[in-house]
Amino acid sequence: MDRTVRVLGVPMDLGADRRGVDMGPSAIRYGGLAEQLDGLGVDCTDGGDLAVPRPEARDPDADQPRGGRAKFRRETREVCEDVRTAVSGTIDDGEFPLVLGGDHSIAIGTVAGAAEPDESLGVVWFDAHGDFNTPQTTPSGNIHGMSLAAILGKGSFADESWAHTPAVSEENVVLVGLRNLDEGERRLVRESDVTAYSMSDVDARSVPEVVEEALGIAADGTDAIHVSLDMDWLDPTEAPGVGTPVRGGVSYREAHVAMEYVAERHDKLRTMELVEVNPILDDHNQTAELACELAASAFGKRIL
Ligand code: HAR
Ligand code: MN
Ligand code: MN
Ligand code: MN
Repeated sequence: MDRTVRVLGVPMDLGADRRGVDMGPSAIRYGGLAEQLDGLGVDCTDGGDLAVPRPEARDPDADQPRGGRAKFRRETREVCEDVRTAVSGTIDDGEFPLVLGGDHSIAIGTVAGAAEPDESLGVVWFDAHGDFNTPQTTPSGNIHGMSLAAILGKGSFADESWAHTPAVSEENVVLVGLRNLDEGERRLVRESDVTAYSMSDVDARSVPEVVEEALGIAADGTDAIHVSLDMDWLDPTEAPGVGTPVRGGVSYREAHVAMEYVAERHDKLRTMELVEVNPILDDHNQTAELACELAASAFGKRIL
């Protein structure tokens, strides 16, 4: 990585049911992020944490879309607008934004900040989940299960300019590692033009093959790519500190090799985020430490 990395913490937990993910940015810093990047010779500055309202102080249903539910919609919009400003400001300053969550709803802001209006942005979404629910299909009302659908303007998100990012087209969006979809979102994924690799696809092929293809699709004809790494992409034996673990995820080495492929695309990589680390559920901060290691692989760390 030839650019200075600017770390932006977003202690967001309004998009998920389980508290604790708001401590993710602290846990990742404590897990040695700056040291990892330093060891690589990558310059790193810390932009601090953005302010996020406490859920107890707000009514989740104060502002709801017609015919659907999206808890803390107003607050999520406000936080994502701040994320967008911080990310686009970092890019304007010539630095590389590394966003630390927080729950996955923050991706709406990261992607909005990464997307220049007259450019196109590809997205690779490493996740056990599709995050493809709309306010109309969601079983939970939790926006972290809707963030990719929001970015693509699905359902009532089509009318929400803070969420829908037209610079991202479905043809350049790739989901990798899916193993838990709700019925409604499954239909939406299948009917869309996104490319989705389930864990079955990963099993039948291999992580290097699937990830290389995924990055190629995201990069094909686009000006830049964004990588969104939900730590529940990994198997819970490696990453227990996440709010919604799902068995059957990728292994420690597979995750590293995937990030090594990301590093190969660093000319095109504009933004990256690490989300869903929940230190309350973690085992001695191992999930946060792993997130730091994976960031190092994504920024060019090699064994030999
Ligand atoms: N699909 C479920 C919902 O919409 C839960 C998915 C959210 N969990 C995540 N996202 N960690 O990746 O409520
Ligand atoms: Mn997710
Ligand atoms: Mn997930
Ligand atoms: Mn669109």
